Amino acid sequence: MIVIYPPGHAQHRPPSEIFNGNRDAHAEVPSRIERIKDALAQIPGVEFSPLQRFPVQWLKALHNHRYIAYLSRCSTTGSNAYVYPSVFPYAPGQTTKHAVGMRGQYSFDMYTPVNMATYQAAYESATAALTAASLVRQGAKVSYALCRPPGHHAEYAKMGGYCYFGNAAIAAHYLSGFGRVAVLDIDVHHGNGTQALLYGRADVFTVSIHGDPDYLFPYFTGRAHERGVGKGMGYNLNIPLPLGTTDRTYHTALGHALDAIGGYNPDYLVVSVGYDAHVRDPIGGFKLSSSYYRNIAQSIAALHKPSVLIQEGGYNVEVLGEISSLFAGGFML
Ligand code: Q9C
Ligand code: ZN
Repeated sequence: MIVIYPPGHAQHRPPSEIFNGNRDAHAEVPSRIERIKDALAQIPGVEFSPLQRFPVQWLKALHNHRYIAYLSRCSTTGSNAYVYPSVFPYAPGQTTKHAVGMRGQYSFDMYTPVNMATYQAAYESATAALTAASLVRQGAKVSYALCRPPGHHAEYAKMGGYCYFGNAAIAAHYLSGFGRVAVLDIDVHHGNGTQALLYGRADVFTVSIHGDPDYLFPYFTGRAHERGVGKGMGYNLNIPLPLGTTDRTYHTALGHALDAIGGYNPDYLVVSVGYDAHVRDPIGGFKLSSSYYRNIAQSIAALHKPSVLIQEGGYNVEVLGEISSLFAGGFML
């Protein structure tokens, strides 16, 4: 397994997220990725490979160029202070040039602030995903991009859910130049961004298993009736599960997801790996055990598809080392 680590992530460290008018400690902390990196470094058969350079064109393929320019401009402010939206567009298509307005125009929540380090970190995170994809394209069986910030909530022109660029969708788009691609998202939250960025496409099959949006972020998407649009109709599969879901229930859903992916018969697999369905995750609400993450990995690896693993969520820093080594180890069995 080849692991890609984007060093710029450490400079992006939002102190807080705004929830219900309060400032809560931000869950998406740098130590998450450091713990995972340290755990993976202990596993025989894991090697680290440096970030390759990818031009901004790869971001523009899936994201609005004004959105990218906005984030890029934020990196030139010279301020380490994080900015948060206060006002969101109140009718479709509305835009503004006002600085406070733009924060809301390009965001869908108050959990995903921006400072001068965010663009570089998010760019490197997407680059890690692209590097991992290119290594698999060149013949590696499995690569693991330690993406931080995560990506699966980022939309065409909006940050949200701690995400800025759609790392998994960008990797899937890259690989779609070389064959059929399936994306499997096992983060506990619905990957609204991945879904939206690939919704009209039949050359990428998107599958997500997640907490029912009636009870869990991102609330507005992730329902089973969302199956794609136009040519992409039938190429998006959502499997929402209730809060409190255990290994047993999850395993049935995973079986359905993997059967569907097997039926699509992709040339490449992109896996959005979140560890926030773990029983000790502070925000997920699922009850998966650590050892079950080894089973998940083995079940996915049994598809025998060249696979790109993309880090998404997972917020209990105390257990991320254990879960990630079981997952990565399970993939290599
Ligand atoms: N009390 C990912 O897992 N919820 N994003 C905040 C506020 C936001 C999760 C809870 C969850 C975003 C990549
Ligand atoms: Zn998540």
